[in-house]
Amino acid sequence: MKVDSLWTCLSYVFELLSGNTVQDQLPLGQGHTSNVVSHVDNIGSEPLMFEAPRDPRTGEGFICEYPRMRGYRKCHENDKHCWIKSHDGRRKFDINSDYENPKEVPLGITRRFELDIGEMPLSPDGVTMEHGKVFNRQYPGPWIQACWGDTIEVTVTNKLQYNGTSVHFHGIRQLNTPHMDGVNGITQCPIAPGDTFTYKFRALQYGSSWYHSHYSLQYGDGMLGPMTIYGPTTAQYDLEGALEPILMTDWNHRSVFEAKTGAAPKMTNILLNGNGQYGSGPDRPEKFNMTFEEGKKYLLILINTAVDTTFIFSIDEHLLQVVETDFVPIVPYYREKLRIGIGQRYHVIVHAKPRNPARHNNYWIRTIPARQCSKFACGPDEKMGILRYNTTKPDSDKDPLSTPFLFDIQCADEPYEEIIPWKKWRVGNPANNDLTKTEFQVSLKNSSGVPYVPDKRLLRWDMHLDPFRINFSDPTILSLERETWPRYTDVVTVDTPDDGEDHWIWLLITAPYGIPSEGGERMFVPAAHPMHLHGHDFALLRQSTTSWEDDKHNFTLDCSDERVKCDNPPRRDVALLPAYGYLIIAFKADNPGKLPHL
Ligand SMILES: [Cu+2]
Repeated sequence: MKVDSLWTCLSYVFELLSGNTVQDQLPLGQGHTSNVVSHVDNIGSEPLMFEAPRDPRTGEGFICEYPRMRGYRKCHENDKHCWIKSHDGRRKFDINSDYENPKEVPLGITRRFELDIGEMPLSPDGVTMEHGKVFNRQYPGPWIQACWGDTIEVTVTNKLQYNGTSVHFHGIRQLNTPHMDGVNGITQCPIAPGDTFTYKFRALQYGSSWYHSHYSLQYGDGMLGPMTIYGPTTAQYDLEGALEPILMTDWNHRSVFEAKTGAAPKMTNILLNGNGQYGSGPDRPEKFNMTFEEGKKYLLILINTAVDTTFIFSIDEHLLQVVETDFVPIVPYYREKLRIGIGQRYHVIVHAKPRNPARHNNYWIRTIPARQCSKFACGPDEKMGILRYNTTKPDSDKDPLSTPFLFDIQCADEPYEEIIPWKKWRVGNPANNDLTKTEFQVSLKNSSGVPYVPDKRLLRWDMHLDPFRINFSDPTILSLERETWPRYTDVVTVDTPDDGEDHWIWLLITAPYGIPSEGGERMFVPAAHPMHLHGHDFALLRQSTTSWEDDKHNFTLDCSDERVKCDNPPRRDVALLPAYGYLIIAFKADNPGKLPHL
């Protein structure tokens, strides 16, 4: 049987969990949950419950519950590689489990969350922005927490006055639930003002991410929040050392919807967890800060939620041990600074032991905008946070006197060779052998006749041939069986045999420069750009700063070309397309209905 494996819409959704172990959770931001499981059948061994890392805001541990995992227990504190194991130790759910295979993921519980979307003025840095759009009247939105294998159910109510919305859970695989991806125009109609929509999906992966509005640029006005799925880790840290996620973003004192057409507006400030400083007025908030206990190892969750900025993150005098890139556990490596592109996440472990102790023993947390991957009206403060030690020294509450590591701030991803996924992938040759015909050139197109502003000419990003256009009333997912597609939908159809083997779809994404195209309507710009694939982790077979125009003449687009890494290449769900360069990515054609975007 031939299966159109990219675009077949599965007509069923499987439910792994029955309703009788459901834990009802209070709306987020309205108090701590009781963490009580109702109606659990207590015959046999006790239901498995244990404390995940502590929530520093409540001081209480987040409770993981596996009432259906009879005969299992939590792995030992000193073995963070392992999550739970059978009493005889023969069966384990650990960092070696293939989290892409639902059979190798533990059966958790269902956790329910409620998110109300509303408008309110925000002043995260002392300057009021009138048109904030937020989840549950807070910015950033509430922290969605769950445990590996749980089912997450999020009921979203749109209380905005004017616009529709949809909520995307970034990086979540959405296996067999493509209609829960939250991309309006593709996987659903927008949620109209006054309407409610419930997202439900299984957390097969573990790690951290963010959820955000996928309606136009609403997330730039505040509609985003962090999400953590607790699971094993590839290096040791102390349980009590876990901290709340650190969200870094650029910020504008005007709504993103006030931006005039034309060039992207310059950003006005940086925020760390919704907290920044601007000017010197009395409303200026305290800097973001965290307190370490000497000698402990802390797990930090870093998430870039920016609109237009790649950040270089560092903590003076402290090395960062990187253990997870996006939702992919990796072989740990050490860095003085981390380059974090938009939408990328890292789990890092920090040893509370400064290399050279600074006076007063406190240290700057720096978020430096990467050169040429950021645009600010005037240079923002890069010293955005403070790491303190819980000492009683008289000067411990002063501003740090620490000095930064010396490093470059060029716009790039983390070093390609450092990112080694723990669970290995061996990528096969492309199932789509017409790769060059579907070269995805990223460019700007000078477009007219755009809906709502037909008399204006707009510069719009495009991939392949045209800016992507969606019809809110007719999401793509409803018509996947069609034979022909409009040019601007950029649909690539691949036939793969339904033989139980892995089939790899390769994509060539290029950033050419200076090549006249389409009568001068398309412009190739010398800027790096983050590329993101929904519903799959992708293998980064090659990330090149040289031009495809130079390389293509003697390039074989399969694993035989030594410039392509098929043997356990880096993988994640966001990668930076270098200016003038190109990416070759591959993903398994095992999750119908998904596509990349930028
Ligand atoms: Cu996403």
